[in-house]
Amino acid sequence: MAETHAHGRGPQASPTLLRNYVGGRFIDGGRPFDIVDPATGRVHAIAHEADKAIVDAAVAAARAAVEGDWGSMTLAKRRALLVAVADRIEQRFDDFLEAEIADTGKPYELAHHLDIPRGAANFRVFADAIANLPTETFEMDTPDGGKALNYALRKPLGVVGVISPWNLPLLLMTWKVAPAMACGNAVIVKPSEETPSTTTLLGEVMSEVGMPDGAFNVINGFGPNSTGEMLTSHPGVRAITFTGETRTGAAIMRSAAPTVKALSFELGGKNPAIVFADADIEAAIGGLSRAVFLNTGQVCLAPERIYVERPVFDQFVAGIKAKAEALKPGLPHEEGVNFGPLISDEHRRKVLGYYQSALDEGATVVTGGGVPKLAGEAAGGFFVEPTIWTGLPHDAKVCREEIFGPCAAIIPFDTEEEAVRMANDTEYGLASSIWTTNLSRAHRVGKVMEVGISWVNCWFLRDLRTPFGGSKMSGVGREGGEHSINFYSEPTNICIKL
Ligand code: NAD
Ligand code: 6OD
Repeated sequence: MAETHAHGRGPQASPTLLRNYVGGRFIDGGRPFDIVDPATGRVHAIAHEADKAIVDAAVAAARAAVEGDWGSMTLAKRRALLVAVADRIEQRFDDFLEAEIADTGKPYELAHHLDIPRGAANFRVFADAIANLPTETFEMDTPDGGKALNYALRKPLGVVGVISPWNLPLLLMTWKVAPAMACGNAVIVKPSEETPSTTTLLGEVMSEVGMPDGAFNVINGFGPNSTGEMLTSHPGVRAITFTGETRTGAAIMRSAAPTVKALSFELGGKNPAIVFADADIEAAIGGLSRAVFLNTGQVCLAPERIYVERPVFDQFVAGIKAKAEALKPGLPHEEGVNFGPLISDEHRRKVLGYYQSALDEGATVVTGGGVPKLAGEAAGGFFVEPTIWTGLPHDAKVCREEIFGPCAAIIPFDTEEEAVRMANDTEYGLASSIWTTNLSRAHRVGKVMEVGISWVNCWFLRDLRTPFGGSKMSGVGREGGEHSINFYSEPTNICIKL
């Protein structure tokens, strides 16, 4: 067994041990479980499943932080600590980068440009957001002819549980931790059981910057009947903020109901893209091939249904086929590699099941559809081919269910109404991407899409102050800028008879 330490990339044969971080310390205990590098299939770390005693200890430590040093800290000091966290993530950039790559297998360039910088940025943005909060003040007439002054004070909720997924582990976890802490809450993070490494590193960073004990805690483990469910049902936790699958959100809702917790959910999607014949088609091909294949399609916002106006259909399909075939799968650090594995063998089986289902429903496989033949260590990785289908009916299984893989069905349309109707014909409502040079159409179609974000001539462009979330079964509530502040704090109205 390797030496126990919080984190650090040891020699290849010796997996890193990831311990739970409770009350400002890495603690022993919990059943060990393997963390697998998806690019090679090898175990690279061992985490420890937090049991009830550890979850209880985390809640008690978080509560003590809210009632102690963290809760009584000045706003200026709290903001300075959040900025120090961002600075420290940047100073330890390579540690975070290598940990994220080991957990996810994603290409070096992607983690370098997206995941780690956004992890740091989330802390800076919410340190700023909390600085200038408006207050609501109303002077009122009283029945006795006098006056009273009302003003609302924003307070933290208390202990907030953060449950995060594996696709963009640091980015999506800090997207919730940063505003929750900015508002003065203590947080307990349950990262995905596939990708706990960067959350563990964040625990180290919290200690390094002098964060009060218990303000940030990490408990590892699984969902149902494990650490996740213990957290979502715990009476000492006031709110759960969750990113993950829609059916997991429903399970969390059930488990949080008896203690009436505040909930914020960012859930699954089956996102449409629409390409009109008046679009810049080369830009649409470039933008949407990135959207379909980035992070091997494991982005909640990725379009898996692309509706293309018939006159440009063949040109678009040929263009996206060429882009798919130019992708280079392989190990994250290999020169030129820009296409990583799926997160696990289980997820690969699920995605390949959808590849088969597309065939069963009569798809034309424009490109891909299988598993690439890779040599060396990557042969043990969980790779699939980037895949494009045509010839499917709009109600085919792969056009209705979220796959979360590097694939899309391309379907022709003849009128704007038909495209909008097909795009909105889903139980999900996360994002859409519309491609057109007609300004009126951009506004018209953008407005009627039943989604939380409607991109026009772009995709995954995010100002972190804007509302983010899903409609229909893609989410509950919005986060981002003041929307995050509204979720992670609650106003108390003070009414003073003058
Ligand atoms: P998941 O729902 O399987 O797991 C997410 C987290 O929930 C993990 O930490 C898991 O351990 C935990 N969990 C599972 N069951 C639980 C339970 N009963 N109680 C408490 N915790 C539980 O999701 P995933 O497979 O990690 O991520 C992929 C999914 O996430 C996709 O559906 C994707 O669309 C969605 N997602 C959505 C967004 C968004 O912003 N809307 C962003 C990223 C991913
Ligand atoms: O950009 C973000 O803040 C965000 N929540 C992105 C979600 C990506 C989904 O996989």
